[in-house]
Amino acid sequence: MLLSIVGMTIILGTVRCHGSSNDSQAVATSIVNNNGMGYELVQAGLDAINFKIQQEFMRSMEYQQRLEAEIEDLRRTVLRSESSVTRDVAMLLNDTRNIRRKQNIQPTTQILKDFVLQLLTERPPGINHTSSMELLESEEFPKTCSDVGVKSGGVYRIKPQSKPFDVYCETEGWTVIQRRFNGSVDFYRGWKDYENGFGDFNGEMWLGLSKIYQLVSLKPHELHIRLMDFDGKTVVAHYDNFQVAGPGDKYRLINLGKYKGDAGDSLVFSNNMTFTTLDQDNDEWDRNCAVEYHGGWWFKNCHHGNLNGEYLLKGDGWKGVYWNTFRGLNYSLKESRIMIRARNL
Ligand SMILES: [Ca+2]
Repeated sequence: MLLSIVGMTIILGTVRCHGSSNDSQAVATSIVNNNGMGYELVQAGLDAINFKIQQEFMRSMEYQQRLEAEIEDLRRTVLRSESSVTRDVAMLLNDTRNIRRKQNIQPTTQILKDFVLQLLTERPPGINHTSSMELLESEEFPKTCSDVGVKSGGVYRIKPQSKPFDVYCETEGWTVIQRRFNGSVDFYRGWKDYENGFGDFNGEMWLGLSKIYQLVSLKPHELHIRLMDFDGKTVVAHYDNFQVAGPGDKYRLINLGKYKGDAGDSLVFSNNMTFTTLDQDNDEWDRNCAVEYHGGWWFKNCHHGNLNGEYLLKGDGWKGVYWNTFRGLNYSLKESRIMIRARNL
């Protein structure tokens, strides 16, 4: 009703605006005096307008409801997306953690190589040794410690010939072939041990005649012996050539080159001698020098130096770690280190 009155006022106002003052007054008078017909027309018009407004109002209400529904749908979609993103991020973080965990336990190439080498050494049943060995032999390694180029001592894998093996490399390309310093390793052993090597790279050790032969038959080598007595005095014996024969000639010491140093030359006595152990008597004595002096060496009719003898505390040097030209017959040394290196020709 209120809308109707307002609508009529607007129409009256409109009529007044578009005509002159006299015309408007005449129209108004005509409406009022038209026996109610004019009023009914106006009322009908107002009703029509009112109906129209109500229709528009209903449409706008429906439109608003549709908008609200759409907004609600959008809100739910966003919430679902947020949940999905959160879940994806959580999964991503979890995957990252798993990758890191796997990286931590990922075996290094060196560990895998060690594992293959161990398999080959232990020879368990069911393993194709030939193909595994071929795989390992196809790997590239430095040929000698000189090729490794280390700045401090450590264990490295080298391959002078067809089969790789580990050695302790000292600085400047030296390969340690023997080390004594505390008596923790027994050196009174048989042929196979002296051929294959024994001990611990970080402790006392003998590299093995087979490996020494592989190195010195690859290229000419020099020999360096460093000795220490229990007073802490250190001396060296250096030979500018060192060569041994193969297993067929019992690893004979076939070349020592020129000696220099302050230890004295107690090895020349063994030059051209084959190697003897407690179970392989290749010496020139009618008995076995290795059994008599408790260590494998290039014995003649025994020795002037036996650095693989028993680890004794000074006394009874004949059976001890002995070097005649340093501390004489009856002194077992505190330390011995024998090293070889490829010569620079
Ligand atoms: Ca003999």
